[in-house]
Amino acid sequence: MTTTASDLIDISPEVREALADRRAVVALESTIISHGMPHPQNVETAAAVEALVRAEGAVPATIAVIDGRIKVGLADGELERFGQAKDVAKASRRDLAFIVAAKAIAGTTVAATMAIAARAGIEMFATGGIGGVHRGADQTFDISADLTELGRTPVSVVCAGCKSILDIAKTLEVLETEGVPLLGYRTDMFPAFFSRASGHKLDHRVDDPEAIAKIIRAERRLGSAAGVLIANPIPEDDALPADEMEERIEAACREAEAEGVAQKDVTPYLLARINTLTGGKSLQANIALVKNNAALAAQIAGVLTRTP
Ligand code: PSU
Ligand code: MN
Repeated sequence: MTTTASDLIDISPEVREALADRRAVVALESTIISHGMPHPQNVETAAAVEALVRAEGAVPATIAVIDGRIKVGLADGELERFGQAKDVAKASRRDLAFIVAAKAIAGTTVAATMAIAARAGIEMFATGGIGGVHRGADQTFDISADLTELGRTPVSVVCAGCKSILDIAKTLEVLETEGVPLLGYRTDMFPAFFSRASGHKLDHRVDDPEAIAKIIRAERRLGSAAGVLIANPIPEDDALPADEMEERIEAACREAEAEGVAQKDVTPYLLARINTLTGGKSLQANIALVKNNAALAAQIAGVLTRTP
């Protein structure tokens, strides 16, 4: 893959040079900025995450769509403008073409960010939580396109598991169906975003970035185009009590149902409600875990540049 992937994509000079020199680059998503956190914490967090990636020796590439241009690497002014903008759409993979044609502004989900990162030649990506199978999916069929994207796009993703706004057991089943290698980083248990363990056991545990890089390389040598998913638990000091969160998550899910929230609005609605119901505590945890994931992704990206 070259860095001139598409004339719809603007790769920032810094990211372009890093890719050309085979230096470490970490992709970052932007739905978390537009739909996952309120302003100004969204912009502050995005900037802090970029700084952490740099501190670990990698170049951050925040991905978003602005005025119909797909941006890989945002300039300072662009990040602030994006984080403040009203009417920012939420773009999953299938929305990208529409958003580009409409010259619109959109945050990219994990699925869309992976698709763009792959086009740009970036192989590591850090996020907070991935989308998954929603509770009640047997009725609604609401399964995030993030899971299918992981099965078909060779960009590895560091996440803190997923929120229990989702049905975690079903999410893990779909990841298996999609052929997504799933690694617990220093854990035997899939993490539940705000808490370090979900009660769901993982098949594979790894304890250092070198081991993860070897597995990513092996996945490629096997001819697979799947993204490796690395589940990195929230740091101990930032974790929130699981039972307390469960109550609020259940309340938020009930409200969503009562208000008839559906389709792509479900996740942003639940994220915002949980922030409110926890009086900002969940936001602090969210910020901490995204930083933690960005640092690990940068470390893995660094090892990958030295791993044939
Ligand atoms: N879960 C979170 N925080 C987030 C998201 C999910 O805890 O910010 C965002 C991510 O961008 C993810 C998207 O890719 O929501 C999934 O949306 P959907 O469920 O509509 O596929
Ligand atoms: Mn959905």
